[in-house]
Amino acid sequence: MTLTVESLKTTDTHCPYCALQCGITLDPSPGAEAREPVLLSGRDFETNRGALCRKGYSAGNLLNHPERISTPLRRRTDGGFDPVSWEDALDEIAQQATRIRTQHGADAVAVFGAGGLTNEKAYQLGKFARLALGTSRIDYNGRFCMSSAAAAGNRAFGLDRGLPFPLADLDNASMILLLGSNVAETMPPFVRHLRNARDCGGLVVVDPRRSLTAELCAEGSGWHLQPTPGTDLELLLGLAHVLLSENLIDEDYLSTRTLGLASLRASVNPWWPERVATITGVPASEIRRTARALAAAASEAKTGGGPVYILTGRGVEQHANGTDTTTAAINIALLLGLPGTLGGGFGTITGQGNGQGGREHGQKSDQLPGYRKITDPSHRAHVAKVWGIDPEIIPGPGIPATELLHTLGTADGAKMLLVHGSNPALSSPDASKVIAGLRRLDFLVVCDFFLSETAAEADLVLPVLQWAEEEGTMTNLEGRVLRRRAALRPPAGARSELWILTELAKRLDAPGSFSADAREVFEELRLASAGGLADYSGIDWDDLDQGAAIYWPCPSSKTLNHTPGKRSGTPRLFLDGFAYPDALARLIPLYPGTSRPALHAPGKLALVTGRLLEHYQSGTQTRRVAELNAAAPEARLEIHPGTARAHGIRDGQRVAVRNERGEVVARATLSTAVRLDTVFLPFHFAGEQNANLLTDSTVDPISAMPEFKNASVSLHPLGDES
Ligand SMILES: Nc1nc2c(c(=O)[nH]1)N[C@H]1C(S)=C(S)[C@@H](COP(=O)(O)OP(=O)(O)OC[C@H]3O[C@@H](n4cnc5c(=O)[nH]c(N)nc54)[C@H](O)[C@@H]3O)O[C@H]1N2
Ligand SMILES: Nc1nc2c(c(=O)[nH]1)N[C@H]1C(S)=C(S)[C@@H](COP(=O)(O)OP(=O)(O)OC[C@H]3O[C@@H](n4cnc5c(=O)[nH]c(N)nc54)[C@H](O)[C@@H]3O)O[C@H]1N2
Ligand code: SF4
Ligand SMILES: [Mo]
Repeated sequence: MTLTVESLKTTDTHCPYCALQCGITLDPSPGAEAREPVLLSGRDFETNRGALCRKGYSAGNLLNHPERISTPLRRRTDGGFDPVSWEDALDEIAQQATRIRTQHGADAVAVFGAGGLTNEKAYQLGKFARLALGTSRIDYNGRFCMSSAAAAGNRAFGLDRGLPFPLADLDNASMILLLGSNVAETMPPFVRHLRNARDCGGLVVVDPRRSLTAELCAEGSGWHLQPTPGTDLELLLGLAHVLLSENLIDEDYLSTRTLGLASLRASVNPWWPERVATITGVPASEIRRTARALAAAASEAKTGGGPVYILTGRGVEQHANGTDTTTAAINIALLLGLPGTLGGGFGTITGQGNGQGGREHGQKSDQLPGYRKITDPSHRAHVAKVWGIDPEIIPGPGIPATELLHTLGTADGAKMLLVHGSNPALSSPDASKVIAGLRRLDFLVVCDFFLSETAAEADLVLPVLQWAEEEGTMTNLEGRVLRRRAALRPPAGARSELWILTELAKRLDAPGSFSADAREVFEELRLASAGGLADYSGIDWDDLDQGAAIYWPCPSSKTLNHTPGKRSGTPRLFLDGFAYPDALARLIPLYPGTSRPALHAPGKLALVTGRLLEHYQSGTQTRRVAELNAAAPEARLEIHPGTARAHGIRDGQRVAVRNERGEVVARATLSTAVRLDTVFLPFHFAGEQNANLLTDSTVDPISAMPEFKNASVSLHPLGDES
């Protein structure tokens, strides 16, 4: 099939991929002969300053891609697909939803959303699930991404925003402690914001692998701590022990701005550095050195030195104790007196393009727009009023992602699923269970622009718009709201998800109103979020259009009688106090025994999964970009040469990686960057290379985040012929 995507005019927008949301300019392509419809270039924007990574540069390649879906597809009994009209496709979805709801109850229809959707799509999807389907069963892939960070931020600060300060604040930092984040591969332009700390000798990276980011910490630039996977909580308790026992804490700050020091002190007592060293493998001297350096830098920051930051990524969060570990990192920042001051702070690095906004507007099973709680009667009443419905109609809380996906098609599980912006057949833990569930469903609908591994299982696939064809807003890792703009006319057969949801709501006789117009939905989102924690009510679409830097919360009172272009919302949170009624942050005592990830049996290795520079997430998009696929065509198992020798594995040899859940086959790459007890696999690949066939679906008891980063596996070298 040939698609022609027509380019309209020069347009400033943002990258479709990660939360850095690098500024991009799209120009009409110079000639009809050009393979791509647009010229894409990096724009001077605060997060990227003109730079883009390889994924961003090549994002235009997907707009006119030959494999792009250009018509709704209906599955045949032989597994192939036939094109169907939009009318027939939408009618069938409405009929199936009605039938399944009548037969099995409203919760038999479930919805799975994503942190890549615009704010408007995320908002309307949550509303659609609750009002048009009447189901409580909606959750989203952000559960696999930001849920531990969100839970930790909420309990410590009373509010969760990835970075509670603009990214550019890092530019003057004298010291940055970066835990479980590999920004050099996952957000390359981020690295320029680490430069000053590095030049000051203050970049400290905590990662069981010597990642590209850890390599920035050459002697003189900082140092790299390389703990056993899943032991960051103990490591952080060790740092807290040094700060408290050597009295390196900010007493004034702790007494005026926090609660809980006494119980924290008691909980940290058993974690002296020598004991922590035996668990984490990080020498006691390195633990002391890190704690003392942080305290010295924090104290200088208060007398004119550069600020000090503690940042976390998925490496510490994607564990069955991810909430506690992230909380332990916040405890360190609080002991040093950093959050809510200009002397530094704590932040988590959001992942997906709209990983921040996507978690605020009602895709989460327990949440309503504006970070409201679905269980709180006053929150329900506010949203019901904006929706023009009786609060009674809004269902209660649903179930989180792993449970939702692992119960598909079972007696208690959903019988029908609608997927928007995710590829859970590849990206969810213990994925063979999810694939089996998808196949058990009565009816699966997937909205995508490519036939992802999940879409390939669907009864109906609906082709949707790509980033450069749609209007909307996104909220980046700083909590800054941005405009995504349409530069191109979409291909004839594709439709916007806002339109799809509006058409389905009509067919399902949904109460309330739905709109296909992004600005109209944004105006309603403003009202629905008003007074909530993530308050967008003062944000003006026209101001965003002019490029104003606006950070939530931005209540309408904040911007009345504003000067256009000057509204800023709240770039820096917590300067006047934390989000608890008493304005105090909470120090939380932590007890690792109760939430520690399982230790590995003798002979087993820890499998860490994560990302490569070239590929994005489940790879649906980047595996289709020739240049990226050529650079990283397959999953490679990173293994230490010593471990390889012990297993009789040569560089480049095919290896079966196994555990009780499944098997992955990948070629070995020998590298001293991984520990002897650890192997690494990226999760961007399909079929026998799907790393999630091995991951453990044990979830964090608070956030429901699965243990993506620490599965037990054994290795079996294979002959090259198979
Ligand atoms: N190229 C690329 N960029 C991306 C994405 C992508 O798929 N590809 N995805 C985007 C999204 S959604 C996200 S969430 C971000 C994620 O961005 P990151 O958090 O930077 O990515 P990961 O590779 O998942 O994990 C980071 C590091 O954690 C380490 N790690 C693993 N286990 C542990 C542990 O127990 N302790 C510690 N301290 N570290 C550990 C890994 O070795 C890895 O180097 O990236 C975003 N950017
Ligand atoms: N083992 C392991 N597993 C992981 C992780 C890990 O570190 N290790 N990380 C987890 C994390 S942090 C994340 S965020 C998830 C991400 O994993 P997924 O949720 O699978 O995310 P993507 O691969 O980005 O899937 C997006 C899909 O939606 C399509 N798409 C893109 N934009 C849109 C849109 O606007 N609308 C619609 N309808 N479709 C769209 C794309 O073509 C693609 O098929 O993976 C998680 N899984
Ligand atoms: S760093 Fe992220 S936002 Fe920037 S170009 Fe790369 S993928 Fe896009
Ligand atoms: Mo993510």
